[in-house]
Amino acid sequence: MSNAWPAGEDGTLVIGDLHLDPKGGADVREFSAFCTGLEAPRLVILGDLFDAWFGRSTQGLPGAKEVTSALAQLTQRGVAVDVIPGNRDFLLDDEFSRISGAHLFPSGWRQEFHGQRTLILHGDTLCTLDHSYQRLRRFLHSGFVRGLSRCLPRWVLLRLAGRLRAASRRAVARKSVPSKTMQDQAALEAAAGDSGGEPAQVLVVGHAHEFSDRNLGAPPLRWLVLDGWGGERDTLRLGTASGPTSLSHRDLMTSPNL
Ligand SMILES: [Mn+2]
Repeated sequence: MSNAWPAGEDGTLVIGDLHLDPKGGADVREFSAFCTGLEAPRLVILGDLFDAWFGRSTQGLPGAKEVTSALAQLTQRGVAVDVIPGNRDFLLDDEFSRISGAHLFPSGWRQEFHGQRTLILHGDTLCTLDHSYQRLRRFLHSGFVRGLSRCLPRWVLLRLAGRLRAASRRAVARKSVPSKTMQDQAALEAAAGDSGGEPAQVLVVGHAHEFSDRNLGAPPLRWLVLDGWGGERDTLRLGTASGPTSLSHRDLMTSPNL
């Protein structure tokens, strides 16, 4: 991983956990409207933009087309779009990038705002006590699964997606809460990064769908977790005089100068 912290642009917005249905629907239409009205130099999407993504076969679905074209319109009018794949859309690939104009950051996104080194991750890698999930994650991220997603027909993939979702709902219901939550120690280690580099001072994630804003360790790491899309604090603005500021995307849609 590079040790460089590029300078961020004031007003960069962060959203995540939209869980949009690639088949389309009201949420997809709202996301398109959000993109149309968006005024920001850069939009960072921290993962789970889609509720499920299986590569090219998903790209052909109407909702997926609507989302990628909304992103393409953003990038064409000069709003940079950066996407960190989540646990539901980890197969987002070069084809998605080419169509949408978005850049993918599979191992996390980093920029410095007003002297604050800011790291953004999806958050699933911080659930380090959830051993069965981390095993499943290593398998799903393998070249074997990526290869399968390219050759299986869409109906098989959609059925698989349904099975995976049902299995994950059952697993969540069985597990005790602490074992599936993001761990403080994992957040501190992620912020510290690889040896030699300067550590992050601000860490932003999603995945838990529940806002929190805490300080960890010393010197303190500010650790922000965003609400899922539609929550009161589902959006973060970076590069303001007072530091990262949370708001709701709906408020931003009704008053773009908020
Ligand atoms: Mn997630």
